[in-house]
Amino acid sequence: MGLINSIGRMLGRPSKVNASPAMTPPAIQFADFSEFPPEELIPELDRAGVDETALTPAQLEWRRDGVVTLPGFLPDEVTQPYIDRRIAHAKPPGWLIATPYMYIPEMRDLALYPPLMAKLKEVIGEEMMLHLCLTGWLSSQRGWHQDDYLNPSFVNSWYTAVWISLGDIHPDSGPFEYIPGSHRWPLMRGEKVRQFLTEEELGRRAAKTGINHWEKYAERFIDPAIDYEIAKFGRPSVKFLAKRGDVLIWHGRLIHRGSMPNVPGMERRSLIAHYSGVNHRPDMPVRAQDQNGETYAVFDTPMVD
Ligand SMILES: O=C(O)CCC(=O)C(=O)O
Ligand SMILES: [Fe+2]
Repeated sequence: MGLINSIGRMLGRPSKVNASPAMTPPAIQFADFSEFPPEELIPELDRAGVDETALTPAQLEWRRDGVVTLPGFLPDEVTQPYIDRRIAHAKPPGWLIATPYMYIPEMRDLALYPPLMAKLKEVIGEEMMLHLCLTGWLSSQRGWHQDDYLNPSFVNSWYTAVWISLGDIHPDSGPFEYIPGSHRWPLMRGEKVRQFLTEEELGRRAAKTGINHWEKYAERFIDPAIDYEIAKFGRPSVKFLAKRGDVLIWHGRLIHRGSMPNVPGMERRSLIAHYSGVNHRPDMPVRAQDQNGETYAVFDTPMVD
């Protein structure tokens, strides 16, 4: 199959966003909790005036769409050890900590596969470091968002996430969905978002963990603000209808979501991994290297099964 055909097969047909440009603007708008970071603080490929004639195909796709799509990138022998390990952990939501890769070498081997790390460096321009894995085999069902704003503001788009498909993704399972080109929108800022939360929301803590989930409470105004922006933007969303071994790398500023499954509970086999530039995480000073010299962040979080 030709490359263009297999990208088309993997991404499915663009779908219409269900919002009309005639919508009433929401009270809190996207511009109220986002900004354009100064050019000198963001990766080279995000800047104006880049000489596009000198770019690789992956870099051009990154600049245009905010993703790199890699059909059939991972041979079965690369995905199999982690699939076996994940099947042995027979829980649809996966492991419950954000950094299970610290304890599961098969997960590290997959998320830090050297040709994948080389692609991340090709688009960001520096070595990347693994610091978060989502291991559920269900859609996260998280609404439209960017990822970068959930991190300290000094990260400034030195951030990527990767959707590694470990099976044939059924359209009814709630595929990963994104708005191509939305990585050019301003960057949401955690502190700007929190300005619009009430005192009660800022002080609210989850009963079990004691954690304040401000990002969750903020969805009440983030969701309508992004829906409105998507309708104005006019580029249709794309669903990643992947096959095993297909990979999608997305920009920290790209608007994306784990779409709602049409069949609740339908399996969606993936490993989702998040990375930041090694020179842009002073808040993650403890690191380790795998056998290929690839870097991952180390935390004192115990494993929870
Ligand atoms: O469920 C999904 O595919 C979306 C996951 C997501 O938003 C993320 O990992 O940042
Ligand atoms: Fe996300």
